[in-house]
Amino acid sequence: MKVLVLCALAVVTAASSGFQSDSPPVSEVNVAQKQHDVNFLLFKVYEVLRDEHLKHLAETFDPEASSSHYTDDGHAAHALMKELKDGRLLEQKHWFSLFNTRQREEALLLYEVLEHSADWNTFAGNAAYFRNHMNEGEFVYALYTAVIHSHLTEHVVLPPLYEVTPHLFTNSEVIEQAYHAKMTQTRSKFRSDFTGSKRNPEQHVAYFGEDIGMNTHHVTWHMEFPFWWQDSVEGHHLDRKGENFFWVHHQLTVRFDAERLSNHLPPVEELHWKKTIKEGFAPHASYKYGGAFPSRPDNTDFDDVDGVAHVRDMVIIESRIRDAIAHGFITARDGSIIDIRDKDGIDILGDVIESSMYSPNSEYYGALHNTAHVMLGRQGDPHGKYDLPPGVLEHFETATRDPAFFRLHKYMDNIFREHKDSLTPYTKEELQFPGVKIDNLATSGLLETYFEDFEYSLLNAVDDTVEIDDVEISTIVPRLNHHDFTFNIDVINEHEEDVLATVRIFAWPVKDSNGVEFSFTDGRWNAIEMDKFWVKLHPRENHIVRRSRDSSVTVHDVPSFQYLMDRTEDALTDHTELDLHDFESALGLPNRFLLPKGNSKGLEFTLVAILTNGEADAAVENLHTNTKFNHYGYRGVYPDNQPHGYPLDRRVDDERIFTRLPNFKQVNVKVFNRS
Ligand SMILES: [Cu+2]
Repeated sequence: MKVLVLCALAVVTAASSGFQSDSPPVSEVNVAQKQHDVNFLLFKVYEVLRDEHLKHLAETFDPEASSSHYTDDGHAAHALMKELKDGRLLEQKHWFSLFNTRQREEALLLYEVLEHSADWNTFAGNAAYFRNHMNEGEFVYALYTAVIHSHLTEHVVLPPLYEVTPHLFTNSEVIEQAYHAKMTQTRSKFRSDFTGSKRNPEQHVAYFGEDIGMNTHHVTWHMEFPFWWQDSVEGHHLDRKGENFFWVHHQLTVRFDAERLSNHLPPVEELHWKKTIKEGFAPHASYKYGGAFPSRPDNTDFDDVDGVAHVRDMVIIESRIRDAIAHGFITARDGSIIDIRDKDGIDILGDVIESSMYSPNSEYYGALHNTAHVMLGRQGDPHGKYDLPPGVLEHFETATRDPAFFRLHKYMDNIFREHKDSLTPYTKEELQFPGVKIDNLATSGLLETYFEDFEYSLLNAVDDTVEIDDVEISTIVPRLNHHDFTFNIDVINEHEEDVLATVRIFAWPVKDSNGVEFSFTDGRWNAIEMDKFWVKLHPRENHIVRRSRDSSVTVHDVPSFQYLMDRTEDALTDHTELDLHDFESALGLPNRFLLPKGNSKGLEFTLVAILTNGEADAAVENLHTNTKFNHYGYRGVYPDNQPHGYPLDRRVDDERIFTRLPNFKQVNVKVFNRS
């Protein structure tokens, strides 16, 4: 056995004593040390490790040395080592796509090795070792998902992906300038423009699809709720994953339409397998290794994609799903019937449409979303004639850059609506909250959006060697932000005692792009979720003042890689606690994205608030004291019993059901934009 394995084992012996395979030992290594290791594992990921300890680990650690340091008896480590020894693993300096089955399997083997590491030294040893032996893209994916899901990495903050793999977020033109700056050792800052020219109307909303924070939100969601997740392997269930899949994409879909409205564009048209894809896309982006992302010309008709699917298959899968919605049930693999015409139906339907491993019958219902991403991504070279790498739609990091992403998701969103519209509308009895009345709903502070400059580092985009010093290379991108404001809600509680209430706030555009007012039921389907929180209402008058920056549907922007590294080293040097708690989850939209872009005259929105019984809604205790819960569920904690979008998730046949409710209030507000 090699020297360092011995000392690594010595360090963890105390923690491992009494080790049971079903209750992994709590690691003694502190968060700052783990954060340090994760930082350096991801720093300059295409180059040699820059941390002496990790470098040494990478050279000396033996993944198969001791199966007792794994919760799966080293099963995954043996499997991955066999692939490595047999020379079957994807080479380094090659593109990686999660939608490539073989590449995904390799990445997931490493994920399993890390996930089943019972202590930090085993985790870090494997990460360092396989960083040197596996494809970098596979490594990054496996490490990100393992840090998100492993119990060993609680409180560790992942650096922003746009600074770890900048090629997937930055235009080729800027990347080329960055290489030049590095070659000439010149400190540089470059301005990034959005893809395309002003001649392309879609370019006017590129600030949304190309926003690096929104991309981070999207890719993080897919890592928190991966379609490949298997309960039998992972040991636990991801609560409401299918419903979450619907909701996160529904929100992106309605939000994108609101952005278009502000830019005088019609709503996104849904994709149709038999209709021409009018809008092409030229990504102006390149892989670090593997060439440019392929383009798609205007006016393409869907073609079969070799090795993926026939267009006809997609039509068949779609009609089977629509059929299930019309029948109100899904047929499982064994022929049994699963009712979907209830509160949980959306969860099963989400699993079916994505599809994830939770789908009760992927043989019959296929994988509409995942296959459609690849089908659409390959339309530039459907038969592989030109041997092009995967398209932007085949990566969650880059998918939203192509406006066709939103057409694809509008198509699926409409299928989900078909299901939601098949459910019985909520009754007055279900919606009311006796004794609680909203007197007034208003916002204070101007609702105003604006663009600001944001700078991020391109240091990890360029090649270098240990001998040459780094020079600062960064890019500046415009990004949407808004001024802080508050929601002010005056509530009367007619009870003699305190009452726990859930406050839900939504907004939808008053008019569509033709200037026609939305009906209540169409408006509520287009509702953007603004906030959800719990309050304790005291008897009589209550004035709720909720700050926009506290919105539970949003998160802080991920801090820069440099900030994370500096804070980590400070904590290690001063032996102080590393406090990065604000950034632990990057699941929500960035808070600066809370408001859709306004316009100079003020874009009108219907703002609604509804208070419902907090005791009945809460899935966990003391929610009114917990202002920072994560909306999409984080590490298994999902605070709300009600469906996403409740109570606007079902069709409303008569809007008076809502407008006459004392616990509901609706006002019009205007969102301005300062340009
Ligand atoms: Cu997605």
